[in-house]
Amino acid sequence: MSPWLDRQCTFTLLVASQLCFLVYYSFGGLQSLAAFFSWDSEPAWDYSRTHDVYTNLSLIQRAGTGTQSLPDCPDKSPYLVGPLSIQFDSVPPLAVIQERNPLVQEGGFYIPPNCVPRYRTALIVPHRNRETHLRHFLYYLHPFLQRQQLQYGIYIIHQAGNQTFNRAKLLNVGVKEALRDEEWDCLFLHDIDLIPENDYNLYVCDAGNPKHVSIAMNKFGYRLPYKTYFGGVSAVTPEQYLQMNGFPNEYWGWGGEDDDIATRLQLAGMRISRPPLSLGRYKMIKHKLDKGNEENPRRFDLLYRTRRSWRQDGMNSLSYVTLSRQRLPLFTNITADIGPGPSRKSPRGPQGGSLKGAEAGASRATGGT
Ligand code: BGN
Repeated sequence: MSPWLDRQCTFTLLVASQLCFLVYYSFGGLQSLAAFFSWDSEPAWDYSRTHDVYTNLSLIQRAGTGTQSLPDCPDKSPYLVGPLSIQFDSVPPLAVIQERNPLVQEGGFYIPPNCVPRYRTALIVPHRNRETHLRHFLYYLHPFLQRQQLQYGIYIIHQAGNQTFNRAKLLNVGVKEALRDEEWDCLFLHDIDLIPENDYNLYVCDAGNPKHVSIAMNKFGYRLPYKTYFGGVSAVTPEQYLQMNGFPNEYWGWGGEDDDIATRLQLAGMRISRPPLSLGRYKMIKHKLDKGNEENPRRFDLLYRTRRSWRQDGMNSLSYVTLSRQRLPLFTNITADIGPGPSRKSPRGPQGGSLKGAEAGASRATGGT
């Protein structure tokens, strides 16, 4: 080849490759290329175009009272809309939430009225002194879950008393209590201040592995803050939960318990599964640091010991007293005395005198499920 022709070829190749890049980026990069060849990749959601969270809800009607059996719910719910409009400026009253969710039954339970659901999911939500968060949570989550055609229940697990908050232990209590009601297929362990932004983020479990769901929060710029992060919202089957011996009971105060959970699920032979980044999006309700949930200074020591402690500390060592269990119109409210915390441990057990004479009707629960 003559040097002139050689130069021509190189130049043409250069221009062609530049052109390719230009076209590639102007059409949205890898995502749209994948969509073009219909690879199963993340659809590109447009979060600037959102829908009211109550869209389509009125289309869900009770089936006739005839004896005909209901069809199975379809693989993909026809009611889903994608990105949702979420704002926390005004707090909806409980009566309004109730009115807008007429098919929700006492205790916060729901069964699709017009088809047989494919999944039964329990939401377990630790709680203390977050009444406005609770109202936002119920306002957004009820219609979100109904549009997914799930059978579901919402359990709010209230920590009694003023001792340091213990999120992971409350989750253990919630799982144990929820499984008394129903053979749930999936347990969603949910912070009360996180609201999902897209209803294609299905509240079902991954059959193989525990799923970390809140992977893109506005608080962290819609990215994972670090690779093994497992905080916020996660989903496990009851089997996966027991395989990792539930969650640790010894983390009093803020931080570390989610990292412990991420470690223990790996020690139990599983790994973290995650939805696509564009789906696992959450808005966090802004709030000040909670009184009674200060940083846990022991968390570094505890995390150091997870490998040795996970088989002894968890669901099989859980001990608490149920002070009340009420089926309210929009949720099941469970109040538990989970003990006095690390510095004031009493030999008398979980109530340890921290709450004067555990209320009448309180029931004690210990040990594994
Ligand atoms: C981490 C916390 C998590 C928390 C995330 C996000 C710890 C343990 C330190 C060894 N972990 O730093 O609990 O969910 O930040 O806020 O503090």
